Amino acid sequence: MTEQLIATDLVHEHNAEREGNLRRDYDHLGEQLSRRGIDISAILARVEKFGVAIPSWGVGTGGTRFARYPGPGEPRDVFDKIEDCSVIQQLTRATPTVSLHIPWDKADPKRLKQAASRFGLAFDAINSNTFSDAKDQKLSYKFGSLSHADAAVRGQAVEHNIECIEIGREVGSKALTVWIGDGSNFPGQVNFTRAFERYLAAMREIYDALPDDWRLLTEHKMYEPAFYSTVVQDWGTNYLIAQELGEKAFCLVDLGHHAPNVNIEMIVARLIQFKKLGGFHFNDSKYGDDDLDAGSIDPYRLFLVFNELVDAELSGAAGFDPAHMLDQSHNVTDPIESLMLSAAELQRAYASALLVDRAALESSQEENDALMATQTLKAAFRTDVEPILAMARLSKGGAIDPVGAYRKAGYRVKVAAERPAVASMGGGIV
Ligand code: LRH
Ligand code: MN
Ligand code: MN
Repeated sequence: MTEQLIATDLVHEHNAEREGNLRRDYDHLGEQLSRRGIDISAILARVEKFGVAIPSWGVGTGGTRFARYPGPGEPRDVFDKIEDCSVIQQLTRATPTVSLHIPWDKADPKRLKQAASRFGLAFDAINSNTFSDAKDQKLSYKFGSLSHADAAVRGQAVEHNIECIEIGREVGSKALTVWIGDGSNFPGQVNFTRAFERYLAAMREIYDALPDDWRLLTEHKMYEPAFYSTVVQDWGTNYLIAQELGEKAFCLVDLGHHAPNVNIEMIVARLIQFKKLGGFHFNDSKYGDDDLDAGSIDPYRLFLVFNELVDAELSGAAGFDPAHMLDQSHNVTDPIESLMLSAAELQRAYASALLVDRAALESSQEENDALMATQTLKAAFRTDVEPILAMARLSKGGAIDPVGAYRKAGYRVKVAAERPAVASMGGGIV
């Protein structure tokens, strides 16, 4: 029996008050969709299977370069983080896994595994961290890690990644995500080619330590913390890395890591076509790596990304199996609430993309009917799929209204009494 931290009676009661209306809304939507030749239960079945990993660092309050305003009842350690993740999963039933970050979440792997299985959770990709110096670390990453000019620093960064693989192995992860902050702040500070050569050589060592059934996910980011040049700056460089390393290496797309007007959905399509799309860090942004809640600024773009994913899924694209992870920083909201809603935003984008009339879209494309093609996408995007999402939650034992149930349960108040405020924790300024 998996444990639930929110009283199940409370969730049932909360649902009971809403179930009648939900069923009416669901039936009405089902009738509308059937007129369009869509079977609502087939969409529901796919949404029920959809899952996204919660980043362990996301359940703590984030911060900016300027300040961090801690929230009440913040997790004190990885075990509190796992408890918070379990609440998100209990109410949404869309977040069965947790993505750990080492060394922020370093603990006895056996205890980590036990803590997760207590709630029926598992671990997704494990993230290494060579973009900040850990306590008692011998050599500093101030001037880079895997691309550092000094072989000893590179060696230390490689060792750290290998340690992450070891921890990941013990807790049941099947992927390592590597994001580095390496780059430069001034023209001339580093030699672009030599830095990338050093990075590739170091990554080869990590790749060689990867178990056969694992994937290595590399994450590109245009800028920050380096403000002039970044070693893994865009999807082109990321693709080169995956190609150079081999068949277990894939690109990870963090939505916030691009310039504001970049066509991310097209990057996604290219990576799918060349079998190198490894996964996502979902979030939203207005200006840069804002780490805002998924779908909060530009839900249409999120839909367009999912449109590419659904196209690949339905056409059976070879080797297509991207990892879904959130990567958000919550400065002004309760992280649990933000993460629950973000998981639902992904399901919404997914369900809407499943509604696209692909035959009509293709024939509009063949006939160069730009207007009808784009209206075909809009028709799917405009359809309110909320009853499908709520029904998926209900049928899997979650909450029809996760934020409402969460607030009613008073979880935050309860943990605030148990968890004294901490000055800082992993995941503050990312
Ligand atoms: C870097 C990043 C990367 C890190 C996370 C904490 O900006 O997106 O994924 O691991 O933030
Ligand atoms: Mn990220
Ligand atoms: Mn980021």
